[in-house]
Amino acid sequence: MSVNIAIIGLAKSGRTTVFNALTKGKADTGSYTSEGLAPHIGIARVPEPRLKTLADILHPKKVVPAEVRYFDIGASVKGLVNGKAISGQLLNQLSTTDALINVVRAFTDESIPHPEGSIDVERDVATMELELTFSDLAIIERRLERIEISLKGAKPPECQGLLREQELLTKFKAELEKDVPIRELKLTTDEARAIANYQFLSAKPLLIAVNIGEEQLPQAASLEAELNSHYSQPKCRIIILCGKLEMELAQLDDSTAEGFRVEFGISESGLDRTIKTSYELLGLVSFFTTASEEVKAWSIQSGTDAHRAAGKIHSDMERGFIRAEVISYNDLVKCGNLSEARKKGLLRLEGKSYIVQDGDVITFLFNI
Ligand SMILES: Nc1nc2c(ncn2[C@@H]2O[C@H](COP(=O)(O)OP(=O)(O)OP(=O)(O)O)[C@@H](O)[C@H]2O)c(=O)[nH]1
Ligand SMILES: [Mg+2]
Repeated sequence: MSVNIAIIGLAKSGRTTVFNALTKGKADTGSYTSEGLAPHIGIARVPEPRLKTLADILHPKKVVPAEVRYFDIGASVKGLVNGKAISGQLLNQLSTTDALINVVRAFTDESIPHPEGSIDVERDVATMELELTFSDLAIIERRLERIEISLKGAKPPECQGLLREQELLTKFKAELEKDVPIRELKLTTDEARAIANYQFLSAKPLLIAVNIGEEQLPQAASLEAELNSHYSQPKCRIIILCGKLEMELAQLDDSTAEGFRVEFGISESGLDRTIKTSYELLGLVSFFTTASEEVKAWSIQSGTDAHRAAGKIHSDMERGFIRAEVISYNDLVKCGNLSEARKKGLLRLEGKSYIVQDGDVITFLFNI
């Protein structure tokens, strides 16, 4: 299962352009991605320089990077809440993603009218926050009404659960009405678990991607520093990128693109930075497997145990889990090959509850 990230934003902010840049895609930009259309879906490889080093050591037949799936939803969140049949489906799709990227327009172009009539990054960030909280409020209100009805006929044990849910949702409602997104609330583990099923949009990690024009590139770094200090909230990050240029560079081969980047003074591709920042935002780490002559990178939530990490690869591996044979990337690189590492006793046998570390190279032993 790959990581899923939805691209949202106001109309004409450059969502489809950024989507193309991230996925090296060629979806139609400029023409309105209207609400009735299916979202664009694209896959991007997670940049992972350690894969190359591992391939040099292990000589696999195949190297398989981890993947991120991006959705260009097209419709505005507000449109979704107002509810047409297709909207419910899109809202569902949004709800199941792991994080949101809000593309905010900073580029100026007279020929492309901004829906609000002017360029204003802070206003547009706030507008999108409102749409997210509005969507969550609608869900909460509907649920609270239903709880009210259920409570009338409920037996005591059932009542308790409903009352607890009612209390929690009422608390969220009060915060959302003060324009505080759920991601900013400090939740207990129990509370977080209780609301996980709702998949509230304002609870999702949010990456704000400010889409600048080429002519603004010289100011990009100072703008990023300024906005960063302004938006440094929990589960929220901001990056500046030039969507149009990144989209054009994404169509070139890597070394040609790199040449242009140097020329434009862009130190790292917007694609790489977006993925890296999303990973930090989501608390993801990488581990590697080397079975069947394939070196593969996987992404998991930091703090995941070996048992669940195995399940990420295959449910059979989780069910039949026996042990994990683990070596850290650094140890393997230091030894130069696996047999040397084995001789030095650096290959460890770990059980189900071992917490997988970033860079672990793992062979899962299991029976089915
Ligand atoms: N000048 C300039 N134009 C840009 C930039 N980024 C996007 N555009 C243009 O803005 C228009 C809208 O871009 P899209 O990527 O289609 O934006 P969107 O948010 O997907 O728009 P809709 O889905 O139509 O609402 C296109 O004509 C793009 O070429 C940029 O950085 N500079
Ligand atoms: Mg679009």
